Amino acid sequence: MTIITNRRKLLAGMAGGLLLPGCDSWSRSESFKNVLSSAEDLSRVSQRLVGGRNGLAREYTLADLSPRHRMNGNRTADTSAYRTMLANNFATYRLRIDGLVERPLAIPLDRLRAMPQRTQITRHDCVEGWSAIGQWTGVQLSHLLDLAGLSEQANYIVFHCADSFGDTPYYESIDMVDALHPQTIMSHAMNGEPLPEGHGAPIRARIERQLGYKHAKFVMRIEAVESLDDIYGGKGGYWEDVGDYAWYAGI
Ligand SMILES: Nc1nc2c(c(=O)[nH]1)N[C@H]1C(S)=C(S)[C@@H](COP(=O)(O)O)O[C@H]1N2
Ligand SMILES: [Mo]
Repeated sequence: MTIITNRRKLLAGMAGGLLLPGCDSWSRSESFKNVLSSAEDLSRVSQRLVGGRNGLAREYTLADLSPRHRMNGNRTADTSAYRTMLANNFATYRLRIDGLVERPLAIPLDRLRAMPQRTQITRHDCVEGWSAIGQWTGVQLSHLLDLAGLSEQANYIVFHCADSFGDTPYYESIDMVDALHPQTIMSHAMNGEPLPEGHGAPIRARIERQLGYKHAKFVMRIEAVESLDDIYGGKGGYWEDVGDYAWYAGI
């Protein structure tokens, strides 16, 4: 099912702030009615209308930084390709952006660092019940998707990671509301230092309106897709495929 059938309307809604009924004709459209057909989508839509999924997550000050920021899930990517990159300080790393884009990209870390940056101090909430406040710096995903020329057909962004559980790679996905959200960044620095290995070096996603497991670490590739059906187990993420957690994890 397509949540967002017209990217221009979405962007217009975001530029104007909250996406509210009456701001445009989206709420009266066929796609809006289709969206109401499942419970998970219903909760996403009501959050968008009531809480405002385009609203910003709370940002904190340096005084609020957690003295110790927990690591969770995989603390490394246990492949020789990753080890080689780690050993050369990620000089050979390329962030690939492909799928439904006009210009597939492979961006070195120094180019990512030279792009317009966003720094935000936010609270990470893990589904397991802990949280920590950290400072994250990186490039807005919307900027990268602009550079790549995102297709109108793309409904989801998939993050492919270098690490695995057993033979199954970690991956995650978000829809365009989160992908184009100003606080959704591909982060290469934490608390003013290059991203430590355990926190997902060289690049991890920050998806500030959702729980921790959506924040993919060790991101190697960003893929724009129309549907999640053909990606691994089809549920949009490693934990979602396992059956433990829901795809939409809004806080
Ligand atoms: N690639 C990858 N990303 C991941 C995970 C993982 O195991 N592998 N764990 C997730 C979970 S459950 C959480 S809470 C956060 C933890 O991020 P941190 O280790 O930087 O605190 O990363 C998320 N992203
Ligand atoms: Mo988590």
